[in-house]
Amino acid sequence: MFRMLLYLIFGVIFLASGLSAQTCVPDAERVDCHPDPNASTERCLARGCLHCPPDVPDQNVPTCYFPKDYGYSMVGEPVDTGNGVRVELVRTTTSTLFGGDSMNLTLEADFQSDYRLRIKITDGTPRWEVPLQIDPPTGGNENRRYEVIFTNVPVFSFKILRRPTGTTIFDSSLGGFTFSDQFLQLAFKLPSRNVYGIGENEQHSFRHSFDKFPRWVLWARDAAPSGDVNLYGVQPHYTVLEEDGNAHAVAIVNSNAQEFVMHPNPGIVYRTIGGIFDMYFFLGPTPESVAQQYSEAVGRFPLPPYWSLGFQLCRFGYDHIDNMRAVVDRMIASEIPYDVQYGDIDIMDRRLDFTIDPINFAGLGAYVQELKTQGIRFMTILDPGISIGEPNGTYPPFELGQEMEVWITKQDDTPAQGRVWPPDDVYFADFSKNSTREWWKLLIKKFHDEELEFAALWIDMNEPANFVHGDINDGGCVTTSINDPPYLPRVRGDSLYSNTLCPDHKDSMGIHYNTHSLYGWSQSEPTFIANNEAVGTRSFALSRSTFLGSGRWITHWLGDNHSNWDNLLYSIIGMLQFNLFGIPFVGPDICGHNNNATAEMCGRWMQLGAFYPFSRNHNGYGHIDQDPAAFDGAIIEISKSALNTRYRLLPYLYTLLAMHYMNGNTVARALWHEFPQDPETRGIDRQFMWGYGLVISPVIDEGATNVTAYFPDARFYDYYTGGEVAVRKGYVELDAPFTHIPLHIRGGGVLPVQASAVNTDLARRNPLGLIAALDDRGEARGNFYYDAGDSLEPIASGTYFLADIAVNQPGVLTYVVRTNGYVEMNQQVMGNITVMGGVAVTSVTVNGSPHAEFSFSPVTNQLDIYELGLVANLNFTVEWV
Ligand code: MIG
Repeated sequence: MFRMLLYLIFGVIFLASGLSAQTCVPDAERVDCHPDPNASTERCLARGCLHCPPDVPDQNVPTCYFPKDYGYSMVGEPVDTGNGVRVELVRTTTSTLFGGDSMNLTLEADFQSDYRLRIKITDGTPRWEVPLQIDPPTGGNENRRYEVIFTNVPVFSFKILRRPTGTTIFDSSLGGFTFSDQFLQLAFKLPSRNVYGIGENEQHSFRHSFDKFPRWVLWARDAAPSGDVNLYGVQPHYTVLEEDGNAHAVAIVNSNAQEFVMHPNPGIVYRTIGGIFDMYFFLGPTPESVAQQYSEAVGRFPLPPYWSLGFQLCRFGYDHIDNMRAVVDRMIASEIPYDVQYGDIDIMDRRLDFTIDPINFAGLGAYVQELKTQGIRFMTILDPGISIGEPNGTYPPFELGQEMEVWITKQDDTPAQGRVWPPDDVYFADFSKNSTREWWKLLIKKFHDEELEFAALWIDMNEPANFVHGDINDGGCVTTSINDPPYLPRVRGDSLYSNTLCPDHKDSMGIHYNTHSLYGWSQSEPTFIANNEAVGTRSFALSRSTFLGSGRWITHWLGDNHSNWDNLLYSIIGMLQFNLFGIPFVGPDICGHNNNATAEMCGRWMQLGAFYPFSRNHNGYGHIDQDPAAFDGAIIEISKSALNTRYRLLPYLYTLLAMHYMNGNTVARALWHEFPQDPETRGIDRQFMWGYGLVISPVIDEGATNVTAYFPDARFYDYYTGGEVAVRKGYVELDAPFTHIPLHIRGGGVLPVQASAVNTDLARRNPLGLIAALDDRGEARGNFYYDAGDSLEPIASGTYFLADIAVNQPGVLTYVVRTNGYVEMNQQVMGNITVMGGVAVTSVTVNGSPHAEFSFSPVTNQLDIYELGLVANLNFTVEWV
């Protein structure tokens, strides 16, 4: 109440000063009132908006902007709803941008928990709402980390304050609040410029730029990443690191074509052309707790099979099984660690789903079985467009699809028709329908059992992509306000149906105008389930298109990137973003998809690629070979050495993925996740971390042989030597000759490792180890998750192993088994322990008995204890003095 009064007073002062000075609104207070083309002063004024040149030219500052009193007013007092508050709004502005303004709105703030707040704004009419499953939070809402405040001056706006700091994390008073049938806008101020996320698009810095009002458009689209175009997935989700180091994230549950304009206030102007405003705020306060809270709500990525953490190799255009064999053979001969081989659409018979080219890929089924015996799994691809041109009785996917009525339809209920890879036109499967999901599972199982024993499937083209615009028979889409809406976010192709179906086409959820960007999302669960059922052991699915919550079923690669150096940096940014989006097992096409890779770039990219959670080299059609063995010895060496390091660290990576599933943590994360108080970390995107304990500082510039790396205020040790970094809270020039990627272990962490081998089947038979890196107090902590590697639902069924490892007092490491549900863990041997950052050691005991096999380096202070031979599922204690 007191606050409301304050706002009233400030509001009056603001109004008064606005009247006396006949000046324009400052640039950083303007919200664009003419975001559509063909702006003019007349059109601007007709919208009830103001027109004025900007303070600073050439910055994309809107010249037509909303008056401060544009929008709605609160009717009566906010109503306490028990678990939140409700306010009723009435529109007080008489002018309009695109017509169809809702006169009455209801805003509901739902206090879901201490850390989760939902704000929903509706207009009382039936409007599209995304059928997203949101799981309940844990705990109550008595100690809320937020407060919601409303004002009516000069017009309705709301704020969210963080408790207890008082930071305003969201403030809609930037203005221009609009809720009309096909144009909804909410412009809000943010507490800092440390803003991350909003996808999917190719961003050139992880921390957003606010220069010149960058506009990020979201509408699922098949397009090669290039700057600011809308791409495959839709992730209306951003994370903000507040100036004091607290963090929060916001997910906007909306699937319509939409855009985020980064506003220099700082703030965001959010526009969408359908649905409602439905926003979830996750208050953290730490960056990791924000990620945990978000993934708790939308679902977490299930642990993938252990083999999928190995290196994966693909290309579009082997074109013949002999070419594929030649690549596999040279990979095996090179001894580069390697677990997965793919076949792209060129293995298909005329690019028809669920077929194999009987001539060029004759014998593929047998070859895949042969590869399996060599420890190499096979993956292949499915597209959602099913050919309708095959002779009767020859193509069950189509015929069964007809019978089961699985297609996306037009307004007249006949199937929509498009064109993709097959020689004839296609229908598009409607995965939101139960019959389609059954059809899909049947086909996948049959294909696996009768044709090709794939270990997992990759789903592509699920934006859905279409080589023509709209329906091929209709020559596009009929002109309606659905197909050509009055306001079009700046989508690639200047049309909602550019290279996709018509917005008025239908699936079982609704019209594509609303559901388009959910297409890949709706295909994800059935594919994930079908993969597991068909394979019978743990599988996973890789999807190009994603939406909020896709991580519940699938993982993602970053699409058709380019073979150039800039793309190394962008790949790090994309990887970090998808970790924020709850899709942690992510990576780009290593060495790039489009264009030819050069040897040096591909070598450095293989090196960086060894540290993507999902590590796959994939190439586009017609480009020179870029599998690492295709190059000369130096590229083979760099790939081998980086991947051997990766393979050694796989128990750590696997533990991080398990921790994601159990607790929602990120796997690859930015330095600011671990050091949110350190302002220097906030702009760093050339380095990243795996979990708590490992910093990766790759070379991503042509010709470079060193890396300028930042080390926050903690102890860090060279992974290779154990030597401690001399600088804290500062930059260091690190040597990075061609075969070397700088890696550092953070003091305070314990990382489980296992000796590398050429594939994970073999590596899993090697001795395990631990790297304990001591912090300032001489302590370290970590855990170690392990299981059969390919068992179904190991975590839900408890058939896993988990140990807590700690150096809680100087010179004593304890290994305590927490969960002992993986029976074969007794076959695993803990062979060695490395301790970094200690003092000179003269004796070691294991479970109280002297142990002679150790060495201590007085140069690096690294202690190495060998030949431990400990059974890995029994507790033990190792001491040193
Ligand atoms: O129109 O399957 O992003 O990874 O190699 C291209 C062929 C279709 C696009 C995927 C790419 C894949 C390619 N696909």
